[in-house]
Amino acid sequence: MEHCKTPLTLAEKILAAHSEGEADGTLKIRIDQTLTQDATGTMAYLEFLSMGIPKVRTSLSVSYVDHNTLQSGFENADDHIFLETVANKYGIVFSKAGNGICHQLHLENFSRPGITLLGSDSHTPTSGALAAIAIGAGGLDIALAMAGRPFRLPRPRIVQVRLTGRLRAGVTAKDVILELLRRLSVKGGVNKIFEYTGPGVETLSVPERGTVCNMGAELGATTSIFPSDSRTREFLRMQGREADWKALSADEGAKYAETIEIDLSSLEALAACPSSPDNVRPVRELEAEGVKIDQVLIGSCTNSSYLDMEMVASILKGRKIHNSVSFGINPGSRNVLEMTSGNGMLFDIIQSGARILECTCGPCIGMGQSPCTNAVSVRTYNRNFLGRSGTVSAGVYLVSPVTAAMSALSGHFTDPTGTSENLAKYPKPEEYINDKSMFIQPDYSGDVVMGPNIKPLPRFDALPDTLEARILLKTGDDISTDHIMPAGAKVLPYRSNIERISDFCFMNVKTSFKKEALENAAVGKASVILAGRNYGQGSSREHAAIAPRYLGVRAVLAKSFARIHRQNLANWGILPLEIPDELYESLQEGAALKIDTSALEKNEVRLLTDGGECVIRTSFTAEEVRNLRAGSLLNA
Ligand code: MIC
Ligand code: SF4
Repeated sequence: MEHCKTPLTLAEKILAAHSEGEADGTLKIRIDQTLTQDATGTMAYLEFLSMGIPKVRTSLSVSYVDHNTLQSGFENADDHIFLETVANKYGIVFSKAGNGICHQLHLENFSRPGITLLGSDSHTPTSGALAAIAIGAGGLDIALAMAGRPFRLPRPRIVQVRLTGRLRAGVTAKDVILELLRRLSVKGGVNKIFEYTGPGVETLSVPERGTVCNMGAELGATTSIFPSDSRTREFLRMQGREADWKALSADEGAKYAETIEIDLSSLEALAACPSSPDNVRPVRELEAEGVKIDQVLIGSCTNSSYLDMEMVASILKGRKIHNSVSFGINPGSRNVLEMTSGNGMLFDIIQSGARILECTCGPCIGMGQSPCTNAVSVRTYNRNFLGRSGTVSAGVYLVSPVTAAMSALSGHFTDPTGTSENLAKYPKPEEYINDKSMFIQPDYSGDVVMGPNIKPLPRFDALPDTLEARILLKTGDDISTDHIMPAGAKVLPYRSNIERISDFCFMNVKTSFKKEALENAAVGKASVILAGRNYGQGSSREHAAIAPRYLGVRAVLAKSFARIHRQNLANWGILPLEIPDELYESLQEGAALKIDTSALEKNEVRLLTDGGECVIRTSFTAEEVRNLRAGSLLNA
């Protein structure tokens, strides 16, 4: 009987509709769509090819080129050809370089209410703005989803974020998610889904919801989701896909594990200060301190929609960027750029003194525009981890497009809260431009073309019962994958070449990491990393697991792990072992230890150190144990 049904949250509804079972607290969900990007895609497709599947088994898979677009040698261009030829042969839509950033494009073109999307990029949850369950994962998990296998996910806790009120002038969706980061920290969302509800939801458009969902990744969240309502319908109509719309929201009386209240009208403009997205302060305070700015960058998958460009152009119109500021802008898609060129917005932006960059990730991942030594760089992006900009000494601040544009004009932090500035000076388009010509539809033909920098996947040995090991590195909390395996213009060309990219492992943390790892390996010792909480936060890049594994790392002992990275470690045969605080305190860099894995099947690992012996309880699923034993998921 209808009235006896338990009321469900929106996330529960979509997960239930895609459920293929549950075991040991792990959900198995059917995946409708996948996305990859070029920096993680080459590995994902090498892994997919090794499975011998004739064509993808999802209803849609899209391969985007948006990260490695600075072609200062043949490597990145060769990767693009590899991706294009794989896509054509195996039934994947290919998005050419210049078409735009994967998350912005997926929102514009493919995501829709009620679907599941898995992407080899941690900001895949952007599509939660259209009431989809969109999750980031490592390339191997995407390859398995393309092969038709369900995705395994630790059962998430569903958190309600209840929005009331309306944002004040000059305060934006970016400030909403910065407020959540301020309250909850970069660890606050691990294994949680953030579901937005309440009367404040309808005050936010889909691109604004996209900004919020995008940076939910910085909370460590599994994903974030908004209901599908009249604003959703309006966005899909503007994109020429109203037929994709359906109403979708939580049932009345649905129960949440937790509720967070945000009164939108109480928020002010915020900035995440160096070097963590949760180091949040009011822009007001930075203005009072008179912090001067060297660089301002607007764009990235967080803030590069037409709406973002409109706010920025409205502020810049008829004015000039401050002389001491280098100002760059990378719109999220070619269609957004084209629209800005049609109605004078681009003209106003150029006239203000902007440097117009490609519609790609660009400086967000250190692909150009690295700031000067000790720079203050103000960006509308989502991550400001040490060295990510390409300049280790630079301090990167994450702000809204409104704060960024106003500060670019003044040359110092400028608080836009309550501004009387008109942020919508251009006529509203009836519809968005929706040119799909840079998406190439596959015709299932041709051969895969592999350039000389694309190397075969490394082979890894099985896990012995006993590992003689040495702690190669002891780190603190919140080590990101940018610390483990940096990106940037010098490193990214080697994403398809594990041997070469392993040279850069931990390069900004411990320069002798590779040398010492190889020394350990030469005397038959495995290397171990000892870490604090939230190890591996940030990106989904598998290279942060594969490269250390290649160098002989067999275990990470950490107080806790970020979700995606923990899975990548387990997939690639590195033991992610959660240890108590006292053990962390007692162990030091350089110490020898023995790891006894003979009882792994019983979820027990014994550690023998100078200080004695201890047993670590693990929570691996039967499948993870099998993969770890075999040396990697691919071996298994
Ligand atoms: C990022 O924002 O850190 C990236 C670059 O998009 C990564 C993926 C990668 O490292 O290729 C992510 O978010 O997963
Ligand atoms: Fe690209 Fe930056 Fe978005 Fe990552 S966070 S997908 S690098 S724009």
